[in-house]
Amino acid sequence: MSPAPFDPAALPASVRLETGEGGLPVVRVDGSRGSAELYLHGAHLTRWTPADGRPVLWLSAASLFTEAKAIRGGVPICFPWFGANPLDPGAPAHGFARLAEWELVAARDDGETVTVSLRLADSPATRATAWPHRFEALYTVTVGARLTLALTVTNRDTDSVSFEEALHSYLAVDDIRATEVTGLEGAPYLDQLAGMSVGTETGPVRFGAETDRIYLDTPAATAVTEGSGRTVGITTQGSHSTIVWNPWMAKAASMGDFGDDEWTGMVCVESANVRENRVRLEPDQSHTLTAVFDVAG
Ligand code: TA6
Repeated sequence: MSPAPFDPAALPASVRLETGEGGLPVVRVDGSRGSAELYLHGAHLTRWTPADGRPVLWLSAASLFTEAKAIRGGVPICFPWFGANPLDPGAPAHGFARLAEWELVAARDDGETVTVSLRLADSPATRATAWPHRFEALYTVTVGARLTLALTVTNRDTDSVSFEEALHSYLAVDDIRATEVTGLEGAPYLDQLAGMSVGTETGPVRFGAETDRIYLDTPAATAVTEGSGRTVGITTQGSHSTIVWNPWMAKAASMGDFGDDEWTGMVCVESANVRENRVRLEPDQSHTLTAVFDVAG
């Protein structure tokens, strides 16, 4: 039985449910240690700013805010498949979760952090896709001096299921050409630009061209360091894959919801479970993917 709808009147003072871009419902958080913006459309976090800092997430000025399209930037949730669906090439890339309307089910302010929870369950629309299983997803966003994202998926089906998932985080950087990603040294990767050919990371990831790699069996911690010296650390639990992406000039220009020159100011470092790291659940089993973002410098 689905829980009673959340009463927006019960929101703490630091949390407001409002109408955002494109008329889409948005949860705005103004906590003592950080602020954020979370759309119910796709449970899409579009902004997080620590109280004494500058915005950490990147959002395209050209992003669309419509029900038919994923928001470009912030943290899209890829679920229950990543990229194209091999069983249904016509299905939306990265699954249906980032296009679905999630339900606000809880909000709490404990003084230091503000926690907001959104829920998505199977529906006739999801059961009509190439992934027709019964499930429940709970997404908890904790906003403060650090940001914690936790995606818990429960198998509500009578058979075992498997799925892919990614917190497809877009981080703002001052210049991608002076940015490096550490923590993936020695990890095997699939190059999405070279027919999924296999490579092994030999050092910090640096950027001189379009980059689109799926790292497998990755450790729990990566860090993104900009030229200015600011470092965003990402510490995960329940995540065994990491995707690193920058579209560079030509791909950026080819995307209608991405500004032609915006490629210099972002990098995606995504906490995920894809391909052989996909998650398998027996009936009533749950899995949680957690990513904690810390900023230094
Ligand atoms: O995560 C990297 C990636 O899979 C790239 O291949 C690129 O397509 C990016 O995601 C964005 O995908 P989207 O469907 O949001 O345009």
